[in-house]
Amino acid sequence: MQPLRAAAALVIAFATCPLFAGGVADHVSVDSAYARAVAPGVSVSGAYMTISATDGAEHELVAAHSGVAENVELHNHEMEDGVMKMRRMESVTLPADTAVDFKPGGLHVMLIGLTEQLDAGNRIEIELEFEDGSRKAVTFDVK
Ligand SMILES: [Cu+2]
Repeated sequence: MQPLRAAAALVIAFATCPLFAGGVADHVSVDSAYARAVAPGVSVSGAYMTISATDGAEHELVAAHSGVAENVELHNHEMEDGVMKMRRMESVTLPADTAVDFKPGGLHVMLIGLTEQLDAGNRIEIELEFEDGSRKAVTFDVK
């Protein structure tokens, strides 16, 4: 009876451990993901979304990756001496049960050194990386 009980406990532990099923990435949802279309010759763009943790815990978005740009960074806008400036973020906290908006003039995913043209109607993929190293691939509509 003891070994069986231990095995059952182990199964429950794995089933409920958020790291087992693919990590934090499985407990984050993303809505309204889009990237800004840019004119030919423009090498930077921004991507926006609404992102939220769905497991009642706080998580961290630590990086973003994409094949459409040489560098992908997490940015925010801040007032500095009366001038709006962009600042690179080491990570973005996703509070429990609170959606975080990435939007023009605020948080954004910065695409630097575009390697392909972002035309309206296209779709691009950006991978979001979380504090445990897990990643979520998200499709962004270009518009
Ligand atoms: Cu930026």
